[in-house]
Amino acid sequence: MLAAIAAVAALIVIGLIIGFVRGRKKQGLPQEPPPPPPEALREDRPKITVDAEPEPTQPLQLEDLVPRPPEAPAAEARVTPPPAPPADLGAFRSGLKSTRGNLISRLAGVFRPGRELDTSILDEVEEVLITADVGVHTAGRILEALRTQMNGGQLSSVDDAWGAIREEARNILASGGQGLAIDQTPTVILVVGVNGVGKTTTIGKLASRFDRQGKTLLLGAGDTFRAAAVTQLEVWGRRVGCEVVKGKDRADPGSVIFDAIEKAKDDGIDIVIADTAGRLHTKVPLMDELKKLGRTVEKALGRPADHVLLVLDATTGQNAIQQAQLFKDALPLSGIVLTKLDGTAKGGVILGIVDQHKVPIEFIGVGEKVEDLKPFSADAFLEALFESPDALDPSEEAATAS
Ligand SMILES: Nc1nc2c(ncn2[C@@H]2O[C@H](COP(=O)(O)OP(=O)(O)OP(=O)(O)O)[C@@H](O)[C@H]2O)c(=O)[nH]1
Ligand SMILES: [Mg+2]
Repeated sequence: MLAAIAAVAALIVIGLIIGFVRGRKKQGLPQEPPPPPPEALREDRPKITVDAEPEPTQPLQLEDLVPRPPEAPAAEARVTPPPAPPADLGAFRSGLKSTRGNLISRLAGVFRPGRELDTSILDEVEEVLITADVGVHTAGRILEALRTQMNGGQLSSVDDAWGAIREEARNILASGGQGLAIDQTPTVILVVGVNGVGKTTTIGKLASRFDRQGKTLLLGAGDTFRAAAVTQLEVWGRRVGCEVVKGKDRADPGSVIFDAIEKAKDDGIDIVIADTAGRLHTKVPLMDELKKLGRTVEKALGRPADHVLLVLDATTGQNAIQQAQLFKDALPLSGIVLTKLDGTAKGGVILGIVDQHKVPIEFIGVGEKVEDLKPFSADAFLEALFESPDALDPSEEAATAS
C-alpha cells in the first residue's frame, strides 16, 4: 500500500516538473543554452548575436584560448584581374579625356569646317600646342611639317592640315616602346623618378602584371630614406605574393639592391624590381646616388640593369620633360612610365618627352588601381587623342587645363 502511494506521489511530482518546464518554454523564459553543435569548434562559424537579450554566459571554450590567425583583409587579397588586351583603347580614351578636351577640341576649333587654309592658321596651332604642354621644341617640329606641306601645295583643305598634324604626331611616336623583354634570370628593372610621381605604385602594378604572366618576382626596397616607403612596398609584395628585400632604416640603397639581386640569383627568381628614393631632382646627391646604384647593379649582376624605367607625372607637364633630361644624364634610361594621365589635360606632354629625349614610353598610368597601368601603344594613343571632334561630348569640349 505504502509503495503504491509512493509511486503515485512520484508520478505526480514528475508530471508537475514536466508541466513547469513546458510552461517556461511557452512564456519564452530564458533556457539553458543547448549544447553546442559539433561545428561550434570550427574557427569560421558565424557568431550569432541577439540584440535584445543579454548574452548567456557560456563556459570557456577551447577556441577562446587558441589565438585566431589574423584574417587577411580583403584589400590584401591576391589580385588577379584578367589580363588586359594588348591595346586597351577604352583606357586610353578615358585617360586622355581631359587632354582631348584641351588639345584636340581646341585644334578642331582652329580647323573648323569651311575655313580657308592659310598661314594665319599656323600661329593659332602653335598657341594651342604650346599651351597643351606639347613643348616649344615639339610644337616647332609639328608646325614646320605643316608649313612645308602647305608651301609645297600638298594641303588643300583644313581636313588635310588636320591629317598632317596627326601624321607628324605618329612620326614622333614611331620610336615606341618594345615592351619589357624578360629574357635573363634574373631580369633587373630599376625604377627611378622624383618623389611622389608614382614609382612605388607603378612597381606594385608592374609586379602584379608580371605575376599574372606567371613570372616569379622579388622587390628591392631601395628607398631607405622613408620607413613608410618600405611599408608601402611590403603591402604590394603581400598583394602580389612576392618577397621584399629591405635593409635597416637609412641603409645604403646600393647594399639593399645588391642583396636583392644576390637573393634572386640564388633562388632562381625571374624578375627583380628595385624601388629608389625620389627626393628633389635639383639636389645633386640624388643623381650621384643613382649613378652609384647603377654601378652596384652592374657589380651584382655582371651587366647593367636590364631596364631603367623613369617614372614621370603627367600632371607636371613641361617639368616632366626637364626631369627626363636630368635622369638621362645620370643613367641610361630604357623607358618611361607616364603616370596620372587620368584627370590631367597635359597629356600632350607625351609628344614632347618622346620627341626631345627619344626614350620610349613603355607604360601609362591612368588611375590608382592595379589594372590602371597600360602598355603604351602609339596607335591607341593617337586613335584616342585624335578621335573625330564630332565624337567629343560637350563635357570634353568644355574641359580645361588642370
Ligand atoms: N590618379 C593616379 N594616381 C596615381 C597614379 N600612379 C600613382 N598614383 C598616386 O600617386 C601617389 C604617389 O604614388 P607613389 O607610388 O607613392 O609615388 P612615389 O614616386 O613612390 O613617391 P615617393 O616614394 O615619395 O618618392 C599615390 O597616391 C598613388 O596612388 C596614376 O596613374 N593615376
Ligand atoms: Mg615610393
